[in-house]
Amino acid sequence: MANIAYIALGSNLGHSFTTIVQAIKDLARDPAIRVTAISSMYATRPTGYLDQDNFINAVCEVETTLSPEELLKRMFETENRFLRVRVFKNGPRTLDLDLISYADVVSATPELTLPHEHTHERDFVLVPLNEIAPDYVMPRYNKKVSRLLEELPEHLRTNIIKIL
Ligand code: PH2
Ligand code: MG
Ligand code: MG
Repeated sequence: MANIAYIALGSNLGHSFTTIVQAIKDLARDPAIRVTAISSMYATRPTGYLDQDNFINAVCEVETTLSPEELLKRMFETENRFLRVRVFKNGPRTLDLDLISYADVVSATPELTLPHEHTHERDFVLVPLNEIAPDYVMPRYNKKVSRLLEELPEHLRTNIIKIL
């Protein structure tokens, strides 16, 4: 059976824009993954560790027969294929793929938390996600994406710019 999942992509090292486009293509090449929607690309200010370059962020929707764990493993493969460089936790990286949510799965294991634990506090995830799935009810929060974005507190709103 196929399930819908949302994947957030981010990069702020190297040719970020190209990397993100190629990463989506790389996922789509897998016969078990169908990419069904892609958000715009956004230039975003770094959050968390601030002293680094701006990111390019986007979100894609996939339909997959893989389990959440299999999909995550598949995402790591894509990260590695792009020679993922991660200078330190939350620091600059060539490519970061985060599994935001998978069907209505709620889980918290050391390997995988679903939905992704930071979803409700990241405009660089919620803005692109709201573009492609505003009415999707995020598991655990039991709220539509559009509502999570509305409820994002002012101090977590950064200046995110749609670039394409
Ligand atoms: N990813 C992080 C930490 N901070 N900031 C932006 N703007 N975009 C990201 O993708 C991002 C971040 C950890 O993965
Ligand atoms: Mg991340
Ligand atoms: Mg990650």
